[in-house]
Amino acid sequence: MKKQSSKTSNTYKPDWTPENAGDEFAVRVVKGKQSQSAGQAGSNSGSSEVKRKSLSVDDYVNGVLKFDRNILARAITLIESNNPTHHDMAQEVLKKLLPHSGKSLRIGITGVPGAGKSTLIESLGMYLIKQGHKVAVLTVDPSSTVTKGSILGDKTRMENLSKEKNCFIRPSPSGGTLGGVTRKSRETITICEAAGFDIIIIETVGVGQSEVTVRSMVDFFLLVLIAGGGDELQGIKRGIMELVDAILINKADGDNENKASIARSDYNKALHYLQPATKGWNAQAFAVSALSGKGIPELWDVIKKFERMIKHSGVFEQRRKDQSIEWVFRMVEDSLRDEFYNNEKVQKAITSIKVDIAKDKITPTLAAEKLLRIFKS
Ligand SMILES: Nc1nc2c(ncn2[C@@H]2O[C@H](COP(=O)(O)OP(=O)(O)O)[C@@H](O)[C@H]2O)c(=O)[nH]1
Ligand SMILES: [Mg+2]
Repeated sequence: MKKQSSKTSNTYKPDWTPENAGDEFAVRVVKGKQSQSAGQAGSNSGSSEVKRKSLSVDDYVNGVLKFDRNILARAITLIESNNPTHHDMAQEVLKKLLPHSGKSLRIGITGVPGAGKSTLIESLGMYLIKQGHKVAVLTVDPSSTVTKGSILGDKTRMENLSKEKNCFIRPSPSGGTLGGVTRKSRETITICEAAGFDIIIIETVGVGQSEVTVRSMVDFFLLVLIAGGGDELQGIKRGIMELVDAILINKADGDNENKASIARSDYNKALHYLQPATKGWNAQAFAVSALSGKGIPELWDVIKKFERMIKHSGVFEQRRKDQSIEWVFRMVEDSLRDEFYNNEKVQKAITSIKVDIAKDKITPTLAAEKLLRIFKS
């Protein structure tokens, strides 16, 4: 069958076009761009069919600095792109925006699914917007490729917030490892700060490593819990409590109010014995209702007090510096690991070394040394 004589190379005929049809069939499907994020929040998806004017580095930079939300969304899409050709441009945009970033308070929120994180962000976010703040909400969810539905769930939980001009909600970039998601989220923070958002809220699901990762990008870290039936302290790992600056017992409303207040004092006792996550700050537990908004102004007072304290003591600045340096070495480690495992000689050697190890022909130490020698050769 003869291929269509299409003038533009990136269009093709839809499946249902009759076989011998000529140009009278005007409909052409434009191939979608690959490895771009779903283009959620902020981008008006209706315009995606129209071929958009490509932007220069300065277009991106100026657009972001002017708080052009459309360009902001596109700048984030650019840095989220896995396409190597976008990489250099993204880094140039970031470099130019970097001097304009850093001036926000970064708040991390973790907790099991259903604890009420998104509802809390809606409540707190609306409260902050009314006070004149600009709020950006990002999610770090390395599992988001599997649970795409949760994005929709979150958007409906943050219904009012998502309509606000001074709010920007960006779901987790899809695809890749926690390391990849983290890099993109960190760079997205830079862009949002340069645009003028003074509060950045990062929501993460309480699974595995993601809390540790989010802790390493934020100033204030909050754990959202719900009062369970008695043995509250069982479900959560002590390790997470050592990372947080406050615990919220959410859903302290209706019949739950009493239980929440008991849980609150239990957690306060437990926190008392832990090393503070932030030098000079004693983490405490609070009971709130994200749904009704009860306790939200008080939560904000606590966060403001925290901010004053860490800015005064120098912990704020020191932590930001430490976090940037840690980020550099994390990326170096990730890249070295990738290079090692993608090396063909190493890959071949790994196969035979696994056999030798199983047969006790080589010690693990010598096996590791051998692999590294092969890698470096
Ligand atoms: N009664 C009550 N329900 C809440 C509260 N906060 C959240 N919820 C409900 O809990 C469910 C999960 O909330 P969501 O914010 O999506 O939790 P997330 O998974 O932690 O983001 C939803 O049905 C919310 O309406 C609260 O303060 N009180
Ligand atoms: Mg949520």
